[in-house]
Amino acid sequence: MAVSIEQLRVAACLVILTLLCNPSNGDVAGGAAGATDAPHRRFEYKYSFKGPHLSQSDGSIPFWVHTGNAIPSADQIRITPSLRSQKGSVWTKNTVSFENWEAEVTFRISGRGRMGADGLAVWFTAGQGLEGPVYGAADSWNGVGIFFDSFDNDGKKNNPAILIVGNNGKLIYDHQNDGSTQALGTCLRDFRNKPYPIRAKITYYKKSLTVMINNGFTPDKDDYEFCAKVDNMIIPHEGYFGISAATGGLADDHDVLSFLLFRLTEPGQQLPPPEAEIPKEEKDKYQEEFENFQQELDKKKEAFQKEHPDVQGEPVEELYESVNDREIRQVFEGQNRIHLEIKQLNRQLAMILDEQRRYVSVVTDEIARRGAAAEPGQVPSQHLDTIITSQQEVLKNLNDLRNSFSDTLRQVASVQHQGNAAGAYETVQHFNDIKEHLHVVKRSVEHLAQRNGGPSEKVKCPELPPMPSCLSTTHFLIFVVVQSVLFFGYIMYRSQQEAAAKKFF
Ligand SMILES: [Ca+2]
Ligand SMILES: [Ca+2]
Repeated sequence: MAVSIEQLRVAACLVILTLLCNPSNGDVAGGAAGATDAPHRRFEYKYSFKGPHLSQSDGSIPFWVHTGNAIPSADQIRITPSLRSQKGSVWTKNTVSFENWEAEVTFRISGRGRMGADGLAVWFTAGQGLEGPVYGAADSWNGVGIFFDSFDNDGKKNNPAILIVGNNGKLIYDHQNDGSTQALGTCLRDFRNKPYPIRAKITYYKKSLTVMINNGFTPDKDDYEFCAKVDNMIIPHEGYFGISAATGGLADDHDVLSFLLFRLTEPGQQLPPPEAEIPKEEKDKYQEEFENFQQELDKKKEAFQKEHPDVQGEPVEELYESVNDREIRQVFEGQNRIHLEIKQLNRQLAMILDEQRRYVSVVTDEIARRGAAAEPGQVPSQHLDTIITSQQEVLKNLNDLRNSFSDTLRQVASVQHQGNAAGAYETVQHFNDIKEHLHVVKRSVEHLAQRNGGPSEKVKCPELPPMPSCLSTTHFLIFVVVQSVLFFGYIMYRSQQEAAAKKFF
């Protein structure tokens, strides 16, 4: 019976792999071209962990050891909390000696800063790197590390990045340059503060190491995209899997939700039957242990609820909830601020418009007056040119302003549309962007207001010297056209803005 279920599972995995291996998704299995070439894939529970019963009542993780500041809980392992200078790691208790394998790691790296530090690493090394300076694990490792480097140490603006770094036990990791000269493969991906967990699929098949990433923007677990591939990658025949993380002056929560290991077998090769690998006594022992653990857990849960009827969840979760509450409050405050700023902008634009009207009427009067008193042949060309240039600039600035406004409103719209689905961090980020955008708009409006507040002094139309002059028809026409365009543009913008305001507030 067990064998037939196993066969069904292998068949299901094959179907999934066939789907994954289509050419548009990249070459998952290093040269596999079709379903017949896809490797067999078998889940290895002894080198894996996942919720909802990830840790035991004493805080240990079955088949894994954890060190440093790592905090296992029922549904995740917090490798480091978001405090300064933390280090933590988890490692398999036993070595793995599969020729081909695939690891799926699901994690979240989240923090309130725009930047975070230092990052998270997934390891396959000959020894357990229980503690050290490389993302919380030992340096000079023998094997391979896949680094999710959040912090841009060398200031080249190329982080967050994902790197594959191999080491034969002699290399010292170049932290100050983000390992840029040591990486065998790399890709730039922002893996911090995503609405869904990040998934990394690391495949070692036929001596090629491939890293595929699901970037956490979608609930679709199979939505992987290619990150990097290293051919002819030599790693130890036998080693430990590990995940480590560290924080520095900046800090993120580094939470791993699951680590799933699959043994890959090339088509045509015999899979060792699971019974041969797990002796019956051991299997029974684990089964018994599991049942005992389950019963004990239920008892403790009941006892805890009786003792603390008003306490829900663990203190860590309470902290989480308060952070979420704060974020929601920030979103609402942000929205109110945007509303106020838009109102203020509206007032300032109305002022500019009044100013313009006054300006135009003064100029028109002046021209009419001078047209009547002018002698033919002379043109107040300098002043008129100044006026026309300044009008054109005003028009251009107003157009820019209108565009900025449309952008802002579009952003507000998109935030409101995705607000609920996308999660709080993403929303806060959007609002920050909008806030910055509005500041730019505000500055340019102030600039405009300043320009128009004292423009009469600068251009000094009414105080023109009483020299005899006349206005050519061409100049007058240009002036009239410019003014018309200006008014038309403003009225269009204003009606658009009002329509948009009605739509969103
Ligand atoms: Ca770094
Ligand atoms: Ca960098």
